Amino acid sequence: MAISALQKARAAYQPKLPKAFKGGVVLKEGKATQSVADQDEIKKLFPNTYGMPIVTFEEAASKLAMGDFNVGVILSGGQAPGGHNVISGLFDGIKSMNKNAKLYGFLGGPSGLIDHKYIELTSDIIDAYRNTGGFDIIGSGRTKLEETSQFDSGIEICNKLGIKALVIIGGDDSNTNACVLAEYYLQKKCGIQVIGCPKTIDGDLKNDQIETSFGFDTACKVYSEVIGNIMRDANSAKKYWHFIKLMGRSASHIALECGLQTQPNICIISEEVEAKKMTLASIVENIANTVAARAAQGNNFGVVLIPEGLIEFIPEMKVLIKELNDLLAVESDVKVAVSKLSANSKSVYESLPEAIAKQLTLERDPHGNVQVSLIETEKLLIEMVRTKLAKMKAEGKYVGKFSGLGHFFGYEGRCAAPSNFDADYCYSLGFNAANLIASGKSGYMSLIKNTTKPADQWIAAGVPITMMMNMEKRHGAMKPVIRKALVELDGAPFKFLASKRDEWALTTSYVYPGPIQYFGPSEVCDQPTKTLMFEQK
Ligand code: FBP
Repeated sequence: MAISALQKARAAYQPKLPKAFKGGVVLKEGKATQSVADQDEIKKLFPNTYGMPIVTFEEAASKLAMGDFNVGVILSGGQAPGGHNVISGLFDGIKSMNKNAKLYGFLGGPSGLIDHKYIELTSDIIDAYRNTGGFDIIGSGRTKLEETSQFDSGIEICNKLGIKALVIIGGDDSNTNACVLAEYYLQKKCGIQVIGCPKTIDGDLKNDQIETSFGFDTACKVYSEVIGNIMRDANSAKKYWHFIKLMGRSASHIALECGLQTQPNICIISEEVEAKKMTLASIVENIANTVAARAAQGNNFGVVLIPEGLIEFIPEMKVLIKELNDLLAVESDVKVAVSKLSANSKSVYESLPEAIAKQLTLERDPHGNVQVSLIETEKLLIEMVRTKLAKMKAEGKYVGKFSGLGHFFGYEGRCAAPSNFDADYCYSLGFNAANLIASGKSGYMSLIKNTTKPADQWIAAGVPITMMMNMEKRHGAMKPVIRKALVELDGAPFKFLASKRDEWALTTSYVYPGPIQYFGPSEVCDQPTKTLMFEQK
């Protein structure tokens, strides 16, 4: 297979590990833990995995030993840079403790476990994927592991392959399901451990325990590079307003991070829109006012960052989408469903450009949610801003030219070759998972902490997944879930953006981060995200 020169050079890169894994290691157990909320309910649902201590690995004289058994690994959900390094770290970790142990990869996500589709991950396969982007080594999928029949099917294949531990690499839902699976296997006393790993470019799987989910760093750097390039173009040609939608299903962490990295004229944060109950009209008015103010200075160009999930945070759109979700769940004819909307929602629906209204009724995802990545919010805003500016012009409030261009950056960043940060972080997460397995742990998430420091000061830990859970309403019923982290409006990253945005709106203060660098000075190659730096300061 032909590979690029960079791929060849990166294949030789040896990711860094926390100091604890450089020689011998010992597991230290902390105090019993509690879930972040709803302790009684969570304890009742997870009698075997509730209350376990946080564990950390520390340097010691000898390595841990791993029993004579095999391990299975599953990639779950959307791709995120560094997944291959979690698997190679897991592979190396296992082999360092028991060279006879095999690693099996279940194909196409959790469905591989249920349908018994797998491959053995040999060193030849692993070597071909070290430090590469993508999840193509075994593929991923969005099947939810939630039925006992699925869990039992997992036991069957694990017994057949001699697997005594599963590692599930996924987001908040996948890690919640990993814990449900761990609990079930403990109840059944079938001797299969389950360990989770925090993945998602969206950055919304973080809390007091998880500093960041892997992939966020690389994806934001890829988007910021391209945003910077567009900014240079805008500042050169001085004739376009670029409206850039950025991936991130719900939370606006990606838009915020890219905003901090590039200093655009406008960076919308969905969580703020919701908190301030901003209507679509008021968002459009704010943008139009900035366009007009810049035009008054002779600058008919600019850059607007738009979070992918915005549409669901605008109050009137949220109600409309919820009504459509409920109606389309029982009614396949879109026209009939639309005719049953409440009067308010119908008028919002009818006020939208036809193409956007149509996108709102497209097929739902497996969880019944509208697929926000398919809604062209950037085009919607360009259209509405154009109309608003025409009105302002007629009223003598705007003198200038407006030419809007739309972009969507999402899939471009999900499979990029991991940055040094993600390459090291992911390899460490995988290596750590192997050590949690060797320590007999189940229902834990593999965590690496102290990540704003150099890698040899990183702390390798395991945190009981139940500790991060609370009860939330899902599809009408209360369910135990890991709380999704939205952008905190009183958090340091947002506060910094808010303190700067009036200045960035009118001046042209763009920053051009350039492409991810893998070789060179540490301040160029190894910097974590600005979000992480602000949060851990
Ligand atoms: P995960 O939460 O599974 O990591 O996926 C996140 C994401 O990349 C979102 O940013 C995006 O909205 C969605 O996946 C797109 O889904 P799909 O890959 O099914 O198109």
